[in-house]
Amino acid sequence: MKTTDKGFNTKLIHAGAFEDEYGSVSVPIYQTSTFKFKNAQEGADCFSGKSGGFIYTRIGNPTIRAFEKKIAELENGYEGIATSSGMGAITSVYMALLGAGSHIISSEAVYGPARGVLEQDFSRFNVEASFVNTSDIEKVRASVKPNTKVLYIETPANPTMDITDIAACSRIARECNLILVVDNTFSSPYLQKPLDFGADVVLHSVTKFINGHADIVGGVIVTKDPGIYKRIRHSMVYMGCNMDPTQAFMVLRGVKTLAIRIERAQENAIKVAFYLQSHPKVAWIKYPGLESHPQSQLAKTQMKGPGSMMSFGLTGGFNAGKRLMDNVHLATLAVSLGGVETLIQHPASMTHAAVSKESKLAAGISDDLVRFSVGIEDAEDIISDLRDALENA
Ligand code: LCS
Repeated sequence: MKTTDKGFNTKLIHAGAFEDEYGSVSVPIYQTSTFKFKNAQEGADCFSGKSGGFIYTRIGNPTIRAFEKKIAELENGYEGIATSSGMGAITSVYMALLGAGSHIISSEAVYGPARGVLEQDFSRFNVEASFVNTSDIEKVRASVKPNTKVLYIETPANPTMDITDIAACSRIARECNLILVVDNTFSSPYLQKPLDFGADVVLHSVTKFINGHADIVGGVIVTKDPGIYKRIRHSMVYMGCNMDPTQAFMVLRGVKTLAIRIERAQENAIKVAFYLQSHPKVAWIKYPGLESHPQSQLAKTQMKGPGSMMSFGLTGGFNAGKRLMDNVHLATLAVSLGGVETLIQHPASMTHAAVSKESKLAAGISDDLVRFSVGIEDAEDIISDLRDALENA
């Protein structure tokens, strides 16, 4: 069924699906590493690109392709590239778009390893990186150098919840000939479509909202530019960062409920945020749905809703946060986010442990910061769990 002119929910269910000879309603798992050619000429035509047939699963596979087509439609892009993990997506993008002597500007608050791989690995290949507060658009402009190739932003940022103006970054990217890459993991295409605001590339850790069930790791990249698409697909295939057919099948199932999961989690998150905001032991809270968030107005212009991620600190600082994490029962103390279950974690010692203490502080990742990913349980139960744990914190 043609879905390009259909609504988001219809695309979630039907985009990318294809009919096979059995009339399978769900896209089957094509668990094969390689595909037979009818004859030598067909093999040569597949390799030269003359025919679009499948060759080898690292290069392409029907189950993976169905997911790539679906996500490309959900992000209003040209094509999708599925990867083994979110980091597989990030490193494929870096590898494709950066080279020796080039420079990348990145949000200073990003997922720890997305920064770590630039500081510890790409630096060995003479790639230069500047980490700046991209919520301050003048700082972004001031960081552009003659060798800058990529502007990489995460919005909302993990774990500070800082928001960056995608359209303003896109204007700088156009003026200075940069490629604008947006990590859209915290919003998913249901809440935010960066390509519509002028981004060139959008990527996700599929592990989070897109799959939504804490049962697989995966990643994806979508671009609207055929030339950029070719470069990134080449890097992904040559580095072997491909998704597996069974992973793709799981994601194809998980993503169908993206909109209803996000609506429900967001409804809960709004209640949780108001509860925490008024609690005497909560020193501060960052949630885009609260007026106290410094960029709550900007959030309204580029996000359909505030989502279900938040960070907060307690008046008793790090030790009180630690006691809170040790005393919750319904919320699970675990990294990752965006699943149906509520999760709590401490970024400074966990997801962002790889980032130096000075860089963490500069990026606003304070020691007292607790990150909360609100699930789809009953809001009353999540709040009552927090109430009990806060008594002991
Ligand atoms: N981008 C963001 C914004 C992320 O939060 C993560 C993982 C990644 C990329 C990397 O994706 P992965 O390779 O794990 O699929 N964030 C994690 C987190 O906050 N806790 O555990 C993983």
